[in-house]
Amino acid sequence: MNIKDLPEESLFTPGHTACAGCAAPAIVRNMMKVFGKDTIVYTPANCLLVFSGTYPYLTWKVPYLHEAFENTAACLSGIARAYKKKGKKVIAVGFAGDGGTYDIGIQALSGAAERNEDVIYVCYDNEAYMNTGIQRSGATPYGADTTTTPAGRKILGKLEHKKDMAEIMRAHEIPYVATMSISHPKDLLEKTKKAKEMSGFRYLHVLSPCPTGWRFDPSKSVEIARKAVDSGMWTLYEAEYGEITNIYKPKKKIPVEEYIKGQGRFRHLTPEMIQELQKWVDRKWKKLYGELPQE
Ligand SMILES: Cc1ncc(C[n+]2csc(CCOP(=O)(O)OP(=O)(O)O)c2C)c(N)n1
Ligand code: SF4
Repeated sequence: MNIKDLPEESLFTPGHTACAGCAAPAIVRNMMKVFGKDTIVYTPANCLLVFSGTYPYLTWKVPYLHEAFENTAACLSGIARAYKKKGKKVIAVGFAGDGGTYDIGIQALSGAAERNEDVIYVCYDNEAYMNTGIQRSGATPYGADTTTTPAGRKILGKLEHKKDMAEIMRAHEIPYVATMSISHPKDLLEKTKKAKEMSGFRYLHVLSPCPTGWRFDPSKSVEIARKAVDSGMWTLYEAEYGEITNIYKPKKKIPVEEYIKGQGRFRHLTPEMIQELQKWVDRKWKKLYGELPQE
């Protein structure tokens, strides 16, 4: 499946108010073309909600619900069960940010996954609470400058590494876990289609570069996403019932330094901190996916 195979009609229409270069609208628009019109969408509080659903405007051409920040997976469970009871076949899809997934929403998410609710949960991961002013989340990488981990003389950005959310979801042994990136659209669409055709709890996790919070030129979103994959900072893989079934290994590994270059949030990093990030990538790859191909 490729972009040219998608229908012309968009269920996520133009006219939203996302920042220039934001990856989230492109992710949502393309995924929605795969999910199709028999989809009910839920969004908690996040950038997507604000740029696509601020009254009286609405970007969505499917039923669209918003409730609280923390309960995406609980609301999706209710939506799916209600439609099942009515005998109507719909797909209940949630689009949550990393804050709404890694942190405040994890309890509802884990519960729904453990119950194997028949829903699709999508985390678009821009690696901080962007909508409220770039606060650090469990997804923020080590060293990143955010408004709650400011890079100054005493502290040099976030002191902890990014939590591995997809691995936490894999440990639930749900039918499907897939990680994706806007830089690899064919892979993104194929995984979305696969998720659509399965049932039970499906967790899709997409890296979503944010020019405003990561501080890079808005024309570079796709390039930065590709560098995240090529450096191993972001890994594309699939897991079914807890078992990894497919891993994308970049043909040529690039150093982490190459990825962080050009992103203002990492500008203050010392050589030791860059080395710490590199060690984290190498450790993660060795533990989970085997060695990365060498440079
Ligand atoms: C219980 C609760 N706490 C805090 C907020 C304020 N709030 C709204 S959106 C948001 C940040 C969302 O971050 P994330 O989920 O990462 O999505 P992003 O904004 O980055 O797209 C916060 C803290 C809220 N709406 N409800
Ligand atoms: S702050 Fe970031 S995630 Fe939010 S709309 Fe702007 S670019 Fe997108």
